[in-house]
Amino acid sequence: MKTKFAVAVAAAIVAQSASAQENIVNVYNWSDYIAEDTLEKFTAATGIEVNYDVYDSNEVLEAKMLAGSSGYDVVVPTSGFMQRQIAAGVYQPLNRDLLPNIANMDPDLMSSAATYDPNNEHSVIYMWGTTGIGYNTNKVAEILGEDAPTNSWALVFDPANAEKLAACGITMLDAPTEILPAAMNYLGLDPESIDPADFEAAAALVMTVRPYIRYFHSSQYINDLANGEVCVSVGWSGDVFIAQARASEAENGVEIAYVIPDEGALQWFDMLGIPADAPHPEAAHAFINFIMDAQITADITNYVWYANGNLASMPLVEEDITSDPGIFPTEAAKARLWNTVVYNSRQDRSITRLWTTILTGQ
Ligand code: N2P
Repeated sequence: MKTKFAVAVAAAIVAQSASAQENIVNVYNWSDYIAEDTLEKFTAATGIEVNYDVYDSNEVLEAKMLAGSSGYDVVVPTSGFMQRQIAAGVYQPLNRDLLPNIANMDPDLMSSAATYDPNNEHSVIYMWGTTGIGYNTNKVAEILGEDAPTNSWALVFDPANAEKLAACGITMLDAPTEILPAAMNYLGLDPESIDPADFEAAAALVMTVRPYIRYFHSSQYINDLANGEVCVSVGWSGDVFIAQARASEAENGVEIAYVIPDEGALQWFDMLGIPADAPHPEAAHAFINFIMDAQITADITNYVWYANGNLASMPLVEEDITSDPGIFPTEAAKARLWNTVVYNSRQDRSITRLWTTILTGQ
């Protein structure tokens, strides 16, 4: 009798600690990529606490994922990176029984995302956007005149323009697989090319403007654009709009615009996935399901200015956002967007080598 009781108590303790363990979810997401109240709403709705860390680079996330035992339950790689991480066994298949809100997702966008993750087996879309140019409208007009080529990659890749803009500050993302294809596009090469000769040509172009670039960094530019510290940033759509909003809140006279250059731009999808060795897979599913709630996703889009993959959220997204061609590109602009490329390890090494040369400026 006594023994039986002890076993029952022990079992209860084990069950309790298992559920306590599930009361945590460790989320690793891009910086400036969630609404202010999303996490507290999730905890209020589910009782699950969130440990939330941020990054601003696919390379940083990928290194952690490939090393394994990251401790993260939910991560948000960009689709092309995710494809090769899936091939490396990094992600677990999603359990759709735990994701009823998947019915809210846009079938067309999910089928585009399925190019990288067949049948969307391991991932759902978090947000999507483009990699274009953010600029300070007044400073650029002051320096380059009213017909500054603000609709073109020439603004940053033509050394004559870059040299003039250097004093007010040009920045680029520290994202080789986004900057080099943009340079290829400007050179008239296929931005989705995997030919190392094209990577070389792109890197050579970036080197011609390298002396005029203040820094390569993927999150610092938001505040620097907003406070007028820099005037042109090759950056991510929503992040530039966040800079615009911060400037207008500060009433500092800085006006920021975002443009998808006429030559075209990269369109990317950031995907929610669960690492194969996630310590709390049930809590991870609960988190992803919560994000796919129409109102929750709409709140995020309304706060971070990125388009999402959630059709049911669209009526709840502010009109300012749905009508902005920098966030929801026009049909004409869409035709000139390119996709993230999945590079093999040889191509990846060549890109990394060229990028190191660019970063060090030698
Ligand atoms: C969020 C940046 C995410 C876009 N600040 C990169 N895919």
